[in-house]
Amino acid sequence: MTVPKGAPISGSAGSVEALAEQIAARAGGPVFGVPGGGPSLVLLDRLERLGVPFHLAHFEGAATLMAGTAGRLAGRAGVSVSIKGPGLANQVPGLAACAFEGLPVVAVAEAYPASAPAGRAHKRMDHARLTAAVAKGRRAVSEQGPDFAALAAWAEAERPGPVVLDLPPKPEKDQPPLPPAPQAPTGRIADRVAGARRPVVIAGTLAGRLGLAPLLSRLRVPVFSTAAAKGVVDETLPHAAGVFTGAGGPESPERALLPLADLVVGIGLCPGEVLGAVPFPCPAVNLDSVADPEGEAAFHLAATGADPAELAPLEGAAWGAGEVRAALEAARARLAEGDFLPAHAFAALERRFGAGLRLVVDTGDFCTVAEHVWTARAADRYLGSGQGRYMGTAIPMALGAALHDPATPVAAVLGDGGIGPFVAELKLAAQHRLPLLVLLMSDGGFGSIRHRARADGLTERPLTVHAPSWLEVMAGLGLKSGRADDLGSLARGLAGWQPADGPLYIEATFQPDAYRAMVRGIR
Ligand SMILES: Cc1ncc(C[n+]2csc(CCOP(=O)(O)OP(=O)(O)O)c2C)c(N)n1
Repeated sequence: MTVPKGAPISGSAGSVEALAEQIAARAGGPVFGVPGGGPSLVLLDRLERLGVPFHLAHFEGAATLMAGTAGRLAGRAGVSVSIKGPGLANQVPGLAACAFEGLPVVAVAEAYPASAPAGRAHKRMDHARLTAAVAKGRRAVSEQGPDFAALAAWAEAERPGPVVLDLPPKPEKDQPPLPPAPQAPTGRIADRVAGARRPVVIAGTLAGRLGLAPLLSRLRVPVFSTAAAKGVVDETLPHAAGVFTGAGGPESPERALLPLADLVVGIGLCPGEVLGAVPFPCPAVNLDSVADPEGEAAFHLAATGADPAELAPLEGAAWGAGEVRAALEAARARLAEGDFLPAHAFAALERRFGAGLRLVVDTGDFCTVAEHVWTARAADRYLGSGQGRYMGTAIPMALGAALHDPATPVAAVLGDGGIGPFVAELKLAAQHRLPLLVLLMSDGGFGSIRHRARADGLTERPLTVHAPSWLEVMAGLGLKSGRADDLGSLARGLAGWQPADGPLYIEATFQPDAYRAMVRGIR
């Protein structure tokens, strides 16, 4: 990156200036956050002089999630910035989502140095304890390092996630070294794979990070992905079996196909990427780059290994194309019963944009539908909350994706629950005329919880959203807006939108009882 204006910057090791230079040289994209008047603003000033774009968010948690998403798409850790104490506390929801979804981010926060006397209490909070459960670890800017590149590599290492960097007024001294690289499993899986006649593959997000998508596309045996890895096998291919969750209902593809297999071959299969980690009906092996005793026990793995070359014998097996087609058709037909439901809306999106769209969803029954009906051609074209099932993540993730790659239109598909938490951040979409479609799937409440409430005879009142329309709010935020009560009006709304013209909001409304019943048998 070049220095467009101002004096050249060169800081001594451990300074904010040096950090800015390291970020400019190493980070995956724009920086996101909410600064204060202290070193966070100095950092942003230096980054601006180095030509690194910054996006001001309304909520720090959203900034962290935007940065993590841009980082995932860039293949390099993203960067978020906040003040100390409450600023970092507000980053925590975003850090938690990034931890669940495996998004690499270095969360930079102003901080008191460890040596600050106890009397200095303004906005003071124990950052280590605050972030212990949601970050791999925390270090401070220091003369001895680690530098930004080492911290970013820590965030990117298996399994990707957040790292916190304190930005004290003065550099810290004497920090512990970063943890060593995780151990790889030592077992062997090649013999089991070679002996299988009807293997089924379940690919987790590791398959993408190991660059195994081309191998998965070449295979002629059923290949599932976890929800978080959806698209790692091109789902237009006849052996792509859709999403495996471990909790599929009797009409789900996994329940149709797994009983026919003689071996399950996991790739980065781990409890954190499924809804239910239970033994399979046949033996199972797993390729991973980190040893995972919990996963081995939960899935009853017969063997593990770390070398992708051990998967080569899979290329010699062939079965299941007809079974895959039948299983997917049955599940999709089930989800498309009725007049106008999310499955029809996803089909309309696919007809209008095909492979050209990046789809972002968070959680709710419409996401379960998306996992089964949406045809993802690549893992970076489908961003979900497969691991966290984290309501509300779709808006910041879609903004992170659109700001990272403005050439690819993005559809953020949300429910009545997920639209609220970060709606203000959509002003960024209006400001930058981002190619963003915000599609609300509205059944007037928390449909995925309502059906459980009804089954258990519990009140539905807390699950009903008062005045669920956001049309006027969206217009006020600067988005063109429209409503779709049926498939025809949705198709017309989509046909009239040119992504280059800037963001569009469409509110699709569904009949609540039909919505509540739609995933029965699948989930
Ligand atoms: C941050 C967060 N808070 C609460 C939940 C619990 N939860 C799961 S689904 C859901 C309702 C989602 O509602 P909506 O977005 O309208 O989708 P629908 O259930 O109607 O399909 C809630 C509250 C969650 N998953 N994440």
